[in-house]
Amino acid sequence: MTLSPNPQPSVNQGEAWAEAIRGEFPILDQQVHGKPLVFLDSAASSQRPRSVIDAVTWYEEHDHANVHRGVHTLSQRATDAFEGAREKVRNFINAESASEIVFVSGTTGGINLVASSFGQKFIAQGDEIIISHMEHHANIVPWQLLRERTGAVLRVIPMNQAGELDYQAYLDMLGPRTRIVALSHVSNALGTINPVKQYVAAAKNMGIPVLLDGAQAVPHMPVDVRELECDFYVFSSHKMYGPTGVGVLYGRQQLLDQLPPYQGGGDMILAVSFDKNVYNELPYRLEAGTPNISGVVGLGAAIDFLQGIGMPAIEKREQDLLAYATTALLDIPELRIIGTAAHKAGVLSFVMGRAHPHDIGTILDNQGVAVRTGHHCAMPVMDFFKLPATARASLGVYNTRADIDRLVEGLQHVREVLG
Ligand code: 7TS
Repeated sequence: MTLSPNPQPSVNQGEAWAEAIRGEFPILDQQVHGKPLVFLDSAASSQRPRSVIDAVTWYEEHDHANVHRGVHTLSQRATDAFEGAREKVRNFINAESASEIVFVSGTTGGINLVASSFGQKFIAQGDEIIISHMEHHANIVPWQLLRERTGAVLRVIPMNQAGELDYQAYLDMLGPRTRIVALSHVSNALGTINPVKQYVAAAKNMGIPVLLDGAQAVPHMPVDVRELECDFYVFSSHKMYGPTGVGVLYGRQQLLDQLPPYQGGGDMILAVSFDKNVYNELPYRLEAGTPNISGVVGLGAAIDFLQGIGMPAIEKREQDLLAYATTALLDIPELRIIGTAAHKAGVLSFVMGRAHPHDIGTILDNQGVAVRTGHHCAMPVMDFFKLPATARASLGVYNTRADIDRLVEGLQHVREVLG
């Protein structure tokens, strides 16, 4: 099969390097309101390179059939493509075994699975669940639902004005009733990179499992689940240049083995009678029904794409661009960056004088610059900073300094319009 090759830009991570990567993304080659598109909303959803689009198209045009259940050629090809992608995910996050990789609908789907299954087995009235003040709603609401069902207690690690968590407060919170810690690796609203290895180590010392929400980490830095020593790690394909509707729940085998099934249906059983069922082995026991096969194939191609460039190179490049963008934004009068942690990923949340973030977003859009505005599904973060919303520019592998210059020009225009 012939697919478009992964980009192999020169090792220099300068502007030409980024331009070459940008060239792999067909959607970016368009005008919005008569201006060349600048896409600065990758934290919400990133775009897809040609290699991902081609892999999905190839699969749809040549290989599609249901997986794990056919002796015929197409079903075998589909199964090979699907399981091949599982192995790519395993390798990408350095899991020990492919049976620790459960395909889910996304980060939200993965956290709900753990809250439901782990919760059913291990959490009872008065037990404690620790999350943090900077979580996305996807890592708050499933635990609140569990709290409603069980009478468990939700404890929240506080943060400071820079958007950094209070480690001592966390240590004080860990106790004999703590059943799980669920923490974001990188905050989507603030960009904070939490020192999660340290947080995991403290919990592990007390035998407490840790779930990490890696939605905003996996596309931007190398992630090694064995090095982190976390028990669960979740992320979404569509934020890492793959298709929507699919994501990954990594779980340490020993723990996954103990989880009761989440949903019932085909593929998760070996034998069914009206009296008794025999469940399938991992990971299939946690993957009921026909999965998002083409999405998984696309995710595999997205991993090829990322590894073709190299995660360390991506991390370095995005850190350089973040520094450039931070300096440029701070030059704009009345602009205040929300989220000033010492360690940040490529997320720039900001407010500007009295301008409403939605007006900022609309004026920028008129100039072809896409940013997200609102509460970013992190309302407790907005409450903490006493803000209804922020504007947020978030970086991807295709962004250039020229994109940041366009953002700055756009914001100068916002000042002229809104005064
Ligand atoms: N966790 C984090 C840290 C996120 O940033 C998001 C999505 C999710 C969970 C949920 O991911 P999903 O793929 O299951 O929806 N974050 C954003 C965002 O920042 N803007 O739009 C979606």
